[in-house]
Amino acid sequence: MAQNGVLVAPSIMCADLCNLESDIKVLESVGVDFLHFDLMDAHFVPNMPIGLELLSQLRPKTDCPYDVHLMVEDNDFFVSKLSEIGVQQIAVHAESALHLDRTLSLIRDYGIKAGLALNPATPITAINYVLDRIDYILIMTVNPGFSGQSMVPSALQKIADCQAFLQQRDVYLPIEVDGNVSFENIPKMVGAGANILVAGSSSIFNQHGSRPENAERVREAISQGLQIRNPHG
Ligand code: S6P
Ligand code: MG
Repeated sequence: MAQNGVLVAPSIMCADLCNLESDIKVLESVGVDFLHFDLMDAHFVPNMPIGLELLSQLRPKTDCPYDVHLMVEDNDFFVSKLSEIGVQQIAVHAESALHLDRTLSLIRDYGIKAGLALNPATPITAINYVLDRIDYILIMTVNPGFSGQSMVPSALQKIADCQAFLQQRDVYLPIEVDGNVSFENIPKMVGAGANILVAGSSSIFNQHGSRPENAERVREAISQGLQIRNPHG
């Protein structure tokens, strides 16, 4: 689904978990760019929708890259387990990692892309001293833990601030956005600088459309966002 560097990562906790293999085949057929897996431990966030074993059993069934979002306290344990499964990128929360610099290095040592995830209230400056340790930034546009929430009011400004922060430092890093990445919000998010869209119940898994219909609406919303980002392009 990639359009001008904007990629789509369906959030698997919103998929049909009783028929996951076939649902993933449908997602592959519409050309999604990643599968986004939310790993939670019921401590850092009060939920636990999917676990390591699911990722492991699915791994031989799809070639789609795994985009893992850790919402756990013991990050290094999960990073080590994920390296055995074979994942392409892992984001850790700045708020959960006691030794963030070390954990980000550990991810890269395994040959996996390292992302820094920020809760809505965490300032962009959390990136400052790990800028050379990360391959992307994950901006939470809802509070982590659950699907089906509304975007926090500060989210669009934060995406734009993050984009400006990177430009001032002459650094290019993809900005992933996660939470209520809806048909309505996608144009504004992409317009503000988002490059990886975590698509959940408010877009690709929307109950009112089929996956292919929803994917088409996501594509259109991205096009609108690119138009906002670059009106003369
Ligand atoms: C939430 C998690 C997300 C959600 C996704 C749901 O903690 O990190 O990845 O699964 O945001 O999407 P939606 O459209 O239901 O908000
Ligand atoms: Mg997520």
